[in-house]
Amino acid sequence: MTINTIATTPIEGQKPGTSGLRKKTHVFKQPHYLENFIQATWNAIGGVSGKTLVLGGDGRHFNKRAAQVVLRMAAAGGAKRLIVGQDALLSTPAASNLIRINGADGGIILSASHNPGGPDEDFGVKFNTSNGGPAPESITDRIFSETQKISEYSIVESHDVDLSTPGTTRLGDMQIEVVDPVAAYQALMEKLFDFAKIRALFASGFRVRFDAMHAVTGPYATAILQGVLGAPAGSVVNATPLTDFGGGHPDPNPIWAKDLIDRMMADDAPDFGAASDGDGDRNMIVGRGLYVTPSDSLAVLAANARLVPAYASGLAGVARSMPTSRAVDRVAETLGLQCYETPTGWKFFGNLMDDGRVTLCGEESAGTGSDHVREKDGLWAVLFWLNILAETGQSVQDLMRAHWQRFGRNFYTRHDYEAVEMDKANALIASLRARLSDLPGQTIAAKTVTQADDFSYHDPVDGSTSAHQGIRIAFEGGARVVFRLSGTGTEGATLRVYLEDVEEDPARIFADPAEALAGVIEAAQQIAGIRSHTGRDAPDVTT
Ligand code: VG1
Ligand code: CO
Repeated sequence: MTINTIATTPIEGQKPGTSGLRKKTHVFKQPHYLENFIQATWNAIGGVSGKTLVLGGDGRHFNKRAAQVVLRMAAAGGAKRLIVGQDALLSTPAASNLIRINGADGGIILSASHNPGGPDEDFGVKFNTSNGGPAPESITDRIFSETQKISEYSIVESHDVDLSTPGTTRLGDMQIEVVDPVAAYQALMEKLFDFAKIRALFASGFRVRFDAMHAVTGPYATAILQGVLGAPAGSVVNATPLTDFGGGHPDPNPIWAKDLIDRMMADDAPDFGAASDGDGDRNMIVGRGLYVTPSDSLAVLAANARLVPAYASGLAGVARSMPTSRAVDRVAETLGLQCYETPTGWKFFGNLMDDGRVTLCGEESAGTGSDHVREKDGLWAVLFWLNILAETGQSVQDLMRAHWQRFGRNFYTRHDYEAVEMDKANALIASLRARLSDLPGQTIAAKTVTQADDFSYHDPVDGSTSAHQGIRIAFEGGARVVFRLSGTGTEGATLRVYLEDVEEDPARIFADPAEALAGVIEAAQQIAGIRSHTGRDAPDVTT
């Protein structure tokens, strides 16, 4: 086996964002681009000599090629063992699980998640650590600094490794195990949930529609929902992973999964609808005639966790990302659970779970998960819901209504302004930041500001601080708006405006969310001057 050492120079902009490094695919295809980043990752973790790593991706364009590069660079670095999903496929939660059950030192996930895929769209690389979770900022910072001083990388010369069939092979001294991407994940789900109950639910005629959005969850959902649990053929749609996700964004929200929303709002809608994203870590839950916001979904799972075998003895605590609505806080308060507020991005939940402080976590962006892995997990959330519905015999609508009646309701929406010019978006945030101390006490669009700050997180486990995680503005009566810029986009800036208002009056609890939120939307517009800063009249995506 020949190891080639290739001279290279630093490439600008290889700073991992909210979830790994994401760039246009053609950027990743430039000479040395991927190699530099992988070598920087190896350098940042003290090399891979003697280590075991997991490798897989969401199947998007360039996934297979990139996997071969990672294999050859792992072999060059002296890795002992690589566990690779068949055809280089692994959902993000399945990769997390494989890292954990194999005691691996980490893993590489080739994915840009909910971003579109294809030659002209996006590609990404994430590094996960030995707990199965996304690398914390201390490591991503180190990777970035390695990318800035890299001078060479090592790669072995070899033909492509055949990843098309499960089995064991070698690349030089490195053992490669090609595994069925679904098997271990399926076994884990069977341990967590009451499959017999869910099977009985389907046998009773309960209808489900799971939209895999032509992304990686297709094989998982087909095997588990249709194969093991007996949902009728055709319950899982768009189930074959495509390299361009059929041309759409594999993002489970009411815009990109509109087809599912439309079907769930129809008279002959199935009982339960769900969708997942490119790499299978997000979920969208829809009942017949009712879209469940991800923030509400987290609260419902927390409130009903004891109905599910894995959580029957209760939750250690819960956590949500800062912009996520405080619906789960109400549940935590009622149930006497500790509730943590973290910055956006799953990497911030890892320490809390490893330390045994929380069992359940969630984000408003359709991510929910628990300590069964260290990633958010789309299909897990769907099974969690199905288990609860099977146990209670309630419809999604009835369950949600009962939930709001018991806990009160947090109306919630997020407005995204995409591909805004970077300096305009930065100017909007800077102007907000400059006014933070003046805002409290001011009344804007009939809403009085009680508090305004730039969220800074102090990790209670490792003591680290992450500053500038979003501008929060709270109003009298409990409404709140959060402004932050996305860390996953690849074009200009995406401004995210998170809007929330609370309702405890049972008479108004079933109001139309758009009406309930009109006041805080107007206040947000006036405070930030979104129109004047960005020139945009309306958001591109509303979730
Ligand atoms: C977005 C979401 C965030 C999520 C992240 C990765 O980040 O807001 O909640 O953790 O994507 O999810 P940002 O910085 O664009 O707001 V995934 O499924 O794209 O890995
Ligand atoms: Co994802």
